[in-house]
Amino acid sequence: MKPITELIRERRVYFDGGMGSMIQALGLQPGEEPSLWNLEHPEKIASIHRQYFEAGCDVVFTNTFGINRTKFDNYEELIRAGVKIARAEADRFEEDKYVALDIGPLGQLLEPLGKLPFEEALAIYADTVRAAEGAGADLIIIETMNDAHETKAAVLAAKENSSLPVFVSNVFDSTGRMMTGGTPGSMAALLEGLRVDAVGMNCSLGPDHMVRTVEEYAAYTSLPILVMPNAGLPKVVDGETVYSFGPEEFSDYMVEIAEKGGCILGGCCGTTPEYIRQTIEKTKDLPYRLPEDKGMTLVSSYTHHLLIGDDPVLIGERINPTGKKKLKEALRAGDMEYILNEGLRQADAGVHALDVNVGLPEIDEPAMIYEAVKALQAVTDLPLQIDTSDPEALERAMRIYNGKPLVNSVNGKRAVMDRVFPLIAKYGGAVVALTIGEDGIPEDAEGRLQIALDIIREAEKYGIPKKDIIVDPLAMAISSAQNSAKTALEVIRELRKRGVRTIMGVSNISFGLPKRDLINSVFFANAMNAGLNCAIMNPFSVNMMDAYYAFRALNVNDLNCLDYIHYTEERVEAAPAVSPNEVKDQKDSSAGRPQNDKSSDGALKQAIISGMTEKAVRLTAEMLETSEPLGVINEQIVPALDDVGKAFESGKIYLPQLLMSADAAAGAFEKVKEKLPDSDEDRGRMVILATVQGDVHDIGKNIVKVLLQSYGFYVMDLGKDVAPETIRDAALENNCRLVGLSALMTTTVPAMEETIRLIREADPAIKVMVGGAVLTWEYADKIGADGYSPDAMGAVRYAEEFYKGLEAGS
Ligand code: B1M
Repeated sequence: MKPITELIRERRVYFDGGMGSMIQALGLQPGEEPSLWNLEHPEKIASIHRQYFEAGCDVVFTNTFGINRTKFDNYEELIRAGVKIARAEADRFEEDKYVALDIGPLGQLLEPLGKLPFEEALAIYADTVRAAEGAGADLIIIETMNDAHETKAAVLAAKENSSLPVFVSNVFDSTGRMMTGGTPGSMAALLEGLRVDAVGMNCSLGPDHMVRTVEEYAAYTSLPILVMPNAGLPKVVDGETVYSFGPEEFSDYMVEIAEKGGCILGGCCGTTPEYIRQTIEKTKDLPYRLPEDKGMTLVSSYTHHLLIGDDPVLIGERINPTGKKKLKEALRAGDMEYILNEGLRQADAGVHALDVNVGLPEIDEPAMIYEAVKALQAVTDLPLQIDTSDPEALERAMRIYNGKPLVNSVNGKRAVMDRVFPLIAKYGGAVVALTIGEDGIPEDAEGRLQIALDIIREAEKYGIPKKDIIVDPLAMAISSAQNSAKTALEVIRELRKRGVRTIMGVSNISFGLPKRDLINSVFFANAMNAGLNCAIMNPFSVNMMDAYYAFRALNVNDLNCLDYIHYTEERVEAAPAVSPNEVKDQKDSSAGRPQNDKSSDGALKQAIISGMTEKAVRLTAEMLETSEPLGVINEQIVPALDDVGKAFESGKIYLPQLLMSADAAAGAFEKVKEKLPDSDEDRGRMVILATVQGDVHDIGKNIVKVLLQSYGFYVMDLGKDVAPETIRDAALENNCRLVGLSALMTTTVPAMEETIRLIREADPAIKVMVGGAVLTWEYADKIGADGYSPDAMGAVRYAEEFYKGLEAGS
């Protein structure tokens, strides 16, 4: 049988459609687990595969999407059964028919957003892959993934435990982003680096929404693009589930998708064999071409890609202990907060990536760089440059990194290339190649050029393309070797002619001279003029930033000089994080966080906005020495969350940042709680509190709870996402006279209304007060609430009035 990877090179390939909706149509009962059908109804699963093959599919997916060891004790048996059923059906056909081992998301958020460690996720996926070993799959499809880090864990697990081709499919929403912020560009960078065999998208919102995402993917990837939309959103009509697109409309969109670059077509939820049959009929004779190699040097973070091309990229050099006493002390003390601050300050100053070097002889570098990368990528979405000469440290950092990193560095020495290139080949990365050979650094440009070209040739043996090698011509101090600057610039010019990207640490050139900044910035301008693609530099140097913005304006990298004008207005205090190549993309991401509040009063607010929990807790403790607990809540914690909420709403930050800020706010609030007065709770003055069903926002509700407690009320906290019946029953069982409900989303106000309705029905004498950002007096009235307060103190006042009235009446 022809390998699937070969078939894709020849013609458009067809995947199957929705498995879950087909199983439902065959009688799956509500609450019944479709995965168990591999053992209980193998003939029904087989019949689904057969129908898809008969419709013309080349590949069917095993019924294993939801199976892993966290969900089923007998996962191995279920997986093997699933693969064998599909294999047997594929083998009935004379033509080549393929079986894809289907792997889906684990349903848990990875650290730091959730509790699942990256390596544990990887180990779960590894067990899934091993369970299918030898059962008859021809490829692995990792699908419906909405988080970059989890996708990386699954791909590494597949690659480390199997030699089958790996195809990856992510879910992008109507804004073209994954749940945790990833874009087609960032996923193209990550997945090409990990050397998967095809990339693309499935499910989401229907085929119409995918047309644009396919185009975007096609702009970045050189891999075959797979597209498997669902049939739109389902509705229940007369007891039947109906999807918004029928087979005809669906397949019309698939024609457009094929024309935009879809190489592998299939369907997701709601698409039956008829959808696929019509898709095949309409697209099989359309011209077919694979995406050409874009030759782009891309690195990425979890939210965006960074193109290293004609527009210079700035890499912040400040997280490097060389010559930095305070950073050395912080590293020895394991003070991560210092490192994060350095990262965030450089992000604010406008760099596009951060160099991370934590090497000191007296510390455990592999452990430290692992922690530093993990911590930095939790608070900033800038791509990182992993800077170490320790191979163990390099591998640990590359493995946990959530994207395709820059790697600093390799050089022309055989032993170093032997160590570094296998890691780049496995994890992906664009690597800085220092022009150092076995005999050191050649004095002349010709010698350095030769080393660069040798490194590129050697990298190719590992399958690492020229585009992923960024050469550093090495700028030595002109105080000791005066030709050094000219030599470095010559190497840059020569490499540019050969289409090789370049990078340089520009600050070394002035070592030993007065007014170093002056020399550095002039050299930097000359280097950009010679074609330098990236500079590792100090973004706090006004001269350097002046040179950068002025160069871009002069070189027409900055259309209509807008960035330059903006920069000169704001100067360094608030230099915008302007992307060199993807102005919009970058502005939306790294510049997305609400502006830094530089006043000391704003430090806590900023720590919450940045998602730095430890710092937020420490600053809260400090503030509480001079401020009232309620002041800290109202002036720092709540405004910070408001700013974060606005940035989230306008698409400037994504769910991970929102979660990190929420964590920091919760940490700060725990500290405030310690300062609120203890009070004897009076069970006679009971309040039941809950965030309503469907809503997980509980920070505000928790504040209300603590204030009520500190005013002597006995609070029964039912938690968040609480069903209306549960709240009603708790009130009745505890003979509670006052219930407080919180809701923060427009979509959960109906659940609040329903809760009030149930309570009224059960006992009209129970009063309900409501609150939460989304509510107003009008809204509260409309849904039948007795009381409303826009803040926690108002909730206390209402409760006091209510019980006073009750006591007076009794
Ligand atoms: Co989300 N979230 N969030 N979120 N989140 C909002 C609410 C949102 C407005 C952000 C935005 O888009 N601008 C938006 C809702 C849009 C809408 O419906 N109009 C939103 C969204 C969309 C979402 C998700 C859907 C995102 C996603 O997954 N794509 C998701 C929803 C999950 C779900 O609930 N099913 C989601 C998730 C999250 C996190 C988990 C990341 C986190 C919550 C963590 C947690 O609570 N444990 C979170 C956060 C932190 C927010 C924002 C940024 C802040 C909320 C907050 O804690 N504010 C929020 C934006 C915003 O509100 N500015 C946002 C501070 C808190 C002290 O205020 O709760 O209003 P608040 O409480 C105040 C008063 O309202 C009052 O007193 C408190 C103190 O003064 N009060 C009461 C509250 N309850 C009261 C009850 C009373 C009386 C007064 O009587 C009983």
